[in-house]
Amino acid sequence: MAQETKLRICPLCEATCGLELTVEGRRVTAVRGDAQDTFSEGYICPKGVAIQDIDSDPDRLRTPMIRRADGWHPATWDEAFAEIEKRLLPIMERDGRHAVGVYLGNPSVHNTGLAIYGQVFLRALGTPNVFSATTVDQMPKQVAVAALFGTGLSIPIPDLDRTQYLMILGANPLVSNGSLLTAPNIGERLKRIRARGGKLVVIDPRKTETARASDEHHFIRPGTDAHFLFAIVHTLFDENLAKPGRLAALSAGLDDIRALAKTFSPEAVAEKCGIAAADIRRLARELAAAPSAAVYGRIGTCTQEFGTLASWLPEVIHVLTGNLDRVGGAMLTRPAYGPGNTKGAPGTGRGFRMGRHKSRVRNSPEIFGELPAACLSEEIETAGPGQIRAMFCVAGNPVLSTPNGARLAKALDTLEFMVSLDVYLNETSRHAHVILPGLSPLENCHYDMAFSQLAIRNAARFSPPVFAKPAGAPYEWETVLRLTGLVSGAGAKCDTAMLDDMVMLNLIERETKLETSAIAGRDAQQIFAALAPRRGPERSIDFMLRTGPFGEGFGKDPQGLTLAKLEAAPHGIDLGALEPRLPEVLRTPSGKIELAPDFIVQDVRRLAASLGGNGHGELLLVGRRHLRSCNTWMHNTTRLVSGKPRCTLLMNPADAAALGLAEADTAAITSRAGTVQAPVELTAEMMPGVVSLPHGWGHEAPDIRLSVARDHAGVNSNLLTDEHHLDPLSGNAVLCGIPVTVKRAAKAREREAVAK
Ligand SMILES: Nc1nc2c(c(=O)[nH]1)N[C@H]1C(S)=C(S)[C@@H](COP(=O)(O)OP(=O)(O)OC[C@H]3O[C@@H](n4cnc5c(=O)[nH]c(N)nc54)[C@H](O)[C@@H]3O)O[C@H]1N2
Ligand SMILES: Nc1nc2c(c(=O)[nH]1)N[C@H]1C(S)=C(S)[C@@H](COP(=O)(O)OP(=O)(O)OC[C@H]3O[C@@H](n4cnc5c(=O)[nH]c(N)nc54)[C@H](O)[C@@H]3O)O[C@H]1N2
Ligand code: SF4
Ligand SMILES: [Mo]
Repeated sequence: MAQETKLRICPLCEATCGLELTVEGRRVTAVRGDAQDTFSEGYICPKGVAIQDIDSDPDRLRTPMIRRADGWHPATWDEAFAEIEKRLLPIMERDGRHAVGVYLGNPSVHNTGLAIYGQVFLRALGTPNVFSATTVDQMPKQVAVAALFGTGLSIPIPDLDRTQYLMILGANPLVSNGSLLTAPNIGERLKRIRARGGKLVVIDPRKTETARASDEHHFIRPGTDAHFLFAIVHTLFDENLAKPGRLAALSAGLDDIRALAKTFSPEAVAEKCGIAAADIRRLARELAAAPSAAVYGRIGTCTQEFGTLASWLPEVIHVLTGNLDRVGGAMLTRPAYGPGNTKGAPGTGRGFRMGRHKSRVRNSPEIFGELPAACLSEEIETAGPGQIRAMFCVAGNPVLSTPNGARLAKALDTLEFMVSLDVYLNETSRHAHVILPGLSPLENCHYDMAFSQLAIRNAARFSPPVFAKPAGAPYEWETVLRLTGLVSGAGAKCDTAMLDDMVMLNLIERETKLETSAIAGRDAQQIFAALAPRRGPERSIDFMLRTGPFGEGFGKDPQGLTLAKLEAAPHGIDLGALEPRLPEVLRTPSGKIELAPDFIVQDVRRLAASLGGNGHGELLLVGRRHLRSCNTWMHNTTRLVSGKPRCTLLMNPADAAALGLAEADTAAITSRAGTVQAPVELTAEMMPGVVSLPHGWGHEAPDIRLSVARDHAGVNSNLLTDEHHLDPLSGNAVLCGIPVTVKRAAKAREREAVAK
């Protein structure tokens, strides 16, 4: 069969590498990095290669599945929708919209159709019970930047290719390939910082792959980054190193910061953090003296007790050292698709509001329209008005990825009805009554909206589908529209094409009403007609690009961007290095950077109160990632799970010796929430007192359809994380620094004997 070359942006992590696929008919025969990709320049990692395994995986669902008393049955699309209509609508009629909960998982952001139409479905459903992977991930960062700059995705990005000093806390980009920092081939970019005479510092309780490639690494006691960062702020004031320059006039609250920092001298926090005061002072001086610098925190600083404070302080440091919005510092991307911080009046806006409603049981405030994932179980279990009785789980596996997965699994089984939109029958979708499968990633088009706005360059790239979808299978966005119609009362057989037109017209009408839009005051029908014959996500993307900051504005700037132009440039269009965006990017009511928002200032008291005491002698559990994993769902490819077992408990030899544990012994790890067993791996790369177990494993349920993953089951580390333990400002789950006790469950040799 003839070979063809096809291009596709990899949707598997945030680096968004351009892939070059060799295909023969419907089969992929090779995957490489696209050397001509204007953004990723040929970089690829093992997961990108494994995209072919997902495409061809016989376990990947190709038809809807319905669960009956005697187990799972394949069904037609009409049968599946009829089942949903029959079982869901009576619940909604009886109990109202509150009774339906939704959980959106991580791939719902990486899948363009889901990213656009998921929001349409949520609006139609109108339930306050919306949960997502955001609150087991980056919510603290979004809360912090929304308060500071006015919108939740105005996240300053380290200007990697030009910075002279980078401090990384709680991130391991050599393995994760970067997060809230879209930068393909990040390992090489970090190397170049050092090669040009800059410095890389890593703060992490594990001497990670990234730490090993740095100039300087410090262990930090989990959960104490805010203390450490405050001590840097303290030193900047104390030693007269705070020089915000032009940022002073753009910021409100600088004096409050100075006052707040008084408590947190390096000497006061050193023991708490496990980092010497002299080192903290020196690092502060280095940050102040560097020609340009950025401080970057990620999972380790977000998923912890003081997540919002630890996500806010890097921005405070960026302001105090003049590095915010400066070349080589932390800068804001200008995304071509035109998100909130490019719309409306530049420099001011409505700002950030939260708590418009609260969760019923724990009274946790809504943020960006969602509630903490850690509250999901109790909202299902607790009887009374507003109880969740039915669930939609969209591209998520919360049984493995949210705290106390065992409790959630039990709670899901008490639902009257559950629908999973998923490509696998896995640990979460096994609890559903109906599974609606998405397509192979190679059957979808792709424009990375989320990650193009977190990228180290302004860039726009589009991939059409590599393969035609199977006859009869809907695109996932069509499935979501059909559900939208169904919950809006239009029936299970509603006209999704008409719904799609309505959605588009609404979007156009809203845009024509914005004074600053390129199409302000234009006739919506005329714009709609100009988008023909496109439909679905392609039409939305074309519209967004044309009305975005580089767009052609429907005739306004013929040189500007359209989807057609992107289609004609299959390796993408580079729109240049990041440029300063202050004050234009701000959307705060004051038109200033709100450096000391009230609710954050209040929480500093909690931080100060935590200065005494250092736990009760337990070990603290953190997570880790591996280059050949992707959260919970890529363990079903032999290419990625081969080699020695990876779901092990890393432990410092001194801690192990004190507990009588040896290499390869089975450890029983116990927290407030539960107990799991895992083999011990001794390594001095762990900070004494800290142990590490990766998340995303635990594929042992008998009825999952993951034939490869089941043979490499591992254990679910989220049986140990505690659903009661949140960062109160963001509702984000605490997944790092979990107090645990570790005991020997079996000796290495006994374990081998059992295995035989
Ligand atoms: N202890 C601990 N827990 C963690 C973390 C941690 O570091 N430690 N990390 C957290 C983070 S950062 C995240 S993002 C979350 C992730 O949490 P989740 O989003 O809940 O988990 P994923 O593993 O990403 O699950 C993705 C699901 O989507 C399905 N899927 C994949 N592609 C598609 C598609 O195109 N369409 C549909 N419909 N489904 C698809 C997969 O089969 C899988 O079931 O986990 C969090 N949990
Ligand atoms: N290969 C691979 N790549 C991925 C993923 C994957 O599962 N596998 N998942 C993707 C997703 S959804 C995300 S969100 C990103 C995450 O991207 P990263 O944040 O880079 O991912 P992690 O490897 O979890 O890094 C977290 C680090 O925080 C450290 N840490 C734990 N607690 C603390 C603490 O209290 N303080 C400090 N300073 N450090 C702490 C841990 O030791 C670990 O090294 O990765 C993405 N990329
Ligand atoms: S780094 Fe991420 S985007 Fe690039 S190939 Fe690997 S999984 Fe795909
Ligand atoms: Mo994530």
